Amino acid sequence: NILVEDARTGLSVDALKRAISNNLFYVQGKYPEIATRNDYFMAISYAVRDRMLQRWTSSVRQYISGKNKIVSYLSAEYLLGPHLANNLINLDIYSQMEQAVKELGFSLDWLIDKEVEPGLGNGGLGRLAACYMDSLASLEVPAIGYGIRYQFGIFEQAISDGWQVEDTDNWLRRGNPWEIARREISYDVKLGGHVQRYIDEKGKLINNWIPGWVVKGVAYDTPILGYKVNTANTLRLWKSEAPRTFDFQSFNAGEYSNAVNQKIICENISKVLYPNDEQIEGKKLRLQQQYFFVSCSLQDMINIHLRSGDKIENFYEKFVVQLNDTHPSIGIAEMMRLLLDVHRMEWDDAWKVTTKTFAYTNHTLLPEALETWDLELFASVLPRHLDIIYEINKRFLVDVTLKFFGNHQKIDSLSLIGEGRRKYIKMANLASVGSFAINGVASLHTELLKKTVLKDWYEFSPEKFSNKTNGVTPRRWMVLSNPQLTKLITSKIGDTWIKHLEELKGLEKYAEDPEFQQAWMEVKLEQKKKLTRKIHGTLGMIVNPESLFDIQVKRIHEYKRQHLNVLHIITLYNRIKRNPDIDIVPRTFIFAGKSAPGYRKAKLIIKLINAVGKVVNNDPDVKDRLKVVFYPNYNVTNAQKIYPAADLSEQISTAGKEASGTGNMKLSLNGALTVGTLDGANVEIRECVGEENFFLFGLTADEVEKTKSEGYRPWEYYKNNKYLREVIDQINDGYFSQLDQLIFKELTDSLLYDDQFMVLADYQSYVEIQDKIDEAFRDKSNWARMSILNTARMGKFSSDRSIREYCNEIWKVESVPVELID
Ligand code: 26R
Repeated sequence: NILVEDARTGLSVDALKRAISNNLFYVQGKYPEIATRNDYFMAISYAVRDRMLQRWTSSVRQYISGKNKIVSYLSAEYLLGPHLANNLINLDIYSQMEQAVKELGFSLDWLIDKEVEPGLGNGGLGRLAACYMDSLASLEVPAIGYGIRYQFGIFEQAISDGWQVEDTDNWLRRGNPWEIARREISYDVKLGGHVQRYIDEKGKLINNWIPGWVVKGVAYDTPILGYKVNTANTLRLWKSEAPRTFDFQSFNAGEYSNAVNQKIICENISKVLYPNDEQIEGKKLRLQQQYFFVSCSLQDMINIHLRSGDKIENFYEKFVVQLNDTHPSIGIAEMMRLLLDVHRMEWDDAWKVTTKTFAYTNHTLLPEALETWDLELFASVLPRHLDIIYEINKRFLVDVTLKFFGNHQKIDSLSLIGEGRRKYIKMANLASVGSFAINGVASLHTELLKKTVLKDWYEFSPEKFSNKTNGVTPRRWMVLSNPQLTKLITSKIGDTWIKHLEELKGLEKYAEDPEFQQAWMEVKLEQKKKLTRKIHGTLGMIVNPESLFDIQVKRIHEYKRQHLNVLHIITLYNRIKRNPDIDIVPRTFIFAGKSAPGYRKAKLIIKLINAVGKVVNNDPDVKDRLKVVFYPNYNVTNAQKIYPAADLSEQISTAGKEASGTGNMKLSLNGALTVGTLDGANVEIRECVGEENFFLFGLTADEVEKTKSEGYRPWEYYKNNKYLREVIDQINDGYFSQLDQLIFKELTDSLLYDDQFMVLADYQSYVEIQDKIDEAFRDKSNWARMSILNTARMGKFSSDRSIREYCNEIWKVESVPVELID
């Protein structure tokens, strides 16, 4: 019997204090007088990690030895956000740690703020992967997330003279206490070269891939702890290095600098995340990244499977592999290669294993975001996989011909190879043919998939298709980021809603209660004040926390239409200029989001927001009734501070373009009302919260298509609407750019003469709904009622619900409660 709690596992305040001091001394080699803030952050994090390790090792041991099936999530991106506070919450030791840190003379918040988040993703897709990892662990589902350990994540954004400037994200600079490098877990990955073909002595055709070069992938593991359970799953990210034997070969040849060069080329593969969420024009390195992490991951899974004594033929009974968009879809050809060339299986048996293993999630309908690879480029990186893809295609097109006899249009569209001026490989087609399930991420999105980009696939195999509406984790997006609202909710309905979000329904009966409404709006005001201080600290700007916080935060994209929001701001500004005493609700417009570095129009939208802000914020006639804020460097850390402060959530994409959206869910969950189009998950959010609690505007997806097919002429809208005309003219005349009439021309020309995203068509409808919002915000009690009902009715949008659906309907996996072993 031990009398004192162990310094590595004890959860009492005293044990935590001892653990921190211990870590500071024995891990950091520091003592209090010389320890920096980062040293303390590291010490606390190690103390927390120690408390996760028993759960982690127990989980891994149980999965590997057990009969259970493991979910393998393949994603090129994970946008995890900071770990410390999340792990404290999931371990259920937040308050003890707060006390322990306080007794050591610091504030926990101050140390939490020190963490540099791993920004290993662009936006929605990467963040979804992170929410799903949280839900998988919280639901006690055996799972491994596989991805790339980018040395540089998404760039840091600064704003200079209103323009976005990019800086590198050196997130590992001060060390990463959450990962464990597993040097012993590594795989070789071949690249380039050619395929040697011969008949062996048994008369069998052998394909021998002689690579041009080889890289090594080393595993870096991060534990992903579930909420108040023993389960701790693994996120395994691969770092690329030069293989062991490398240097020696070159040294012997006396080519030292060549060896160093090769080392750099190998390390290059996991060096940097591509910051594009739209288009990547034939970047060889990107294909190498995708193949690198997918090959390491599949070799690892096969290794785990075979080590447990099972046969390769049963692989799909041990693992189900989810493809997060097409980025890892080369896995289908790689699985075939491993089964055929390494494990010597016959084609039909290998194809059976492969197509029982993979499932594919599509995240976008934008044609320019559908991945293709130039065939010659592909062949230069993956010659053996090109053979395999040709063979898959040949066999598949036989079936297609039988089903759609003589229909060449169908054959062209389903073929894995596209033919234009050059041949190319269609990754969505590879993903579709090799998967047993295909899903979209919101109900509308899935329906549109079946009608448009995957129409012929739906006709060929309708049974593969289903919808899995996205969700977000209430742990990070409520408990962690909005503790005050969490406390208020829990005071009424207990705390089981954190695991069963539908229980928020219990709040409905307080929606009309004046006392509860007041408490609710006090929490909101408190969050707005906090953000106000943050804005002041970051930008030196003063905003009014009593004003309506109107928030649009997401990647900057034409289809997301931040510029429509700007047209409305200018419209309000013009009303004030015409009538300075006009009675309008004071508003603070908050924008945040990164643009892809090469996306000129998106960068111009950022400049426009800042240019309009500069004029509006400083015009004395406005009397501070309008403020425009561009909050720089939008990331998970900043999102956590912004969502809780929102009154109004802007979800104004062109109908039919946003696959789902997940920011819409986080904002509504935190009590914001939505102004939105019938796009993505907005449709389902509106159904849940009630149409009377949702500000709808704009064309529907069908109307967008119809308007376009009838010949959309945006210029007509400009000509016929004098307020719209005034706004566009002002931008063009240089009102917001010190009379520079050229700077925004690219943007206004595209609106007037092309307007792919129907900004002008939706302008009037948008302004009208915004006037209704102005009206509604004046009735404080009714606004509070609607806000409460929004939160109360968001239960469906927990990522726990999404993951349960994936488990039951696609993966066929069950929870495995973990027994702790010491
Ligand atoms: C091919 C490459 C350039 C690329 C294209 C697109 C790389 C990354 C992307 C990002 C896309 C796939 C993305 O993030 N999609 C978003 O996925 C979210 C999660 O499902 C949705 O909520 C969101 O609507 C969608 O835009």
